[in-house]
Amino acid sequence: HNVGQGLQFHVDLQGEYLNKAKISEGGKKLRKNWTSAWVVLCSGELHFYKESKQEALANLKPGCKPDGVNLCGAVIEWTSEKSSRKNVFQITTRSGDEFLLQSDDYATISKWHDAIKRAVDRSSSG
Ligand code: I3P
Repeated sequence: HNVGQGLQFHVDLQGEYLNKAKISEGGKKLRKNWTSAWVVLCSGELHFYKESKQEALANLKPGCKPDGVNLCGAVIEWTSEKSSRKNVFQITTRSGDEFLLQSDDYATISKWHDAIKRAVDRSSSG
């Protein structure tokens, strides 16, 4: 739409608050617990931060934190069955972890869905 869109897109993927629920770990179902998380997509990994935006950004400075979600071989899909919330998509990692990400704002969650899907495609094609 506008000239600033490319920059805005880049900046937003450096971090934004989304609603997150981890529903499985290693294929084992967990009790769902939605929390607000500061989400960062970096080098084919997804990082969740609980702390403030300032702290998250400070921690990021030297590079990416090592404990991110590895998106290589992950499956990304919209779901209307895993939650009563709107605008939910699921990330299933190769190791069998399942995450739901959600935002009430469709444009926001759609942007993250697309960016994460692109990261998966990149990491899976070598
Ligand atoms: C869950 C909580 C979640 C809800 C989940 C409930 O209850 O209400 O918000 O998920 O539904 O089980 P509790 O807090 O007692 O664990 P959604 O908001 O995504 O619908 P679910 O069991 O159908 O996943």
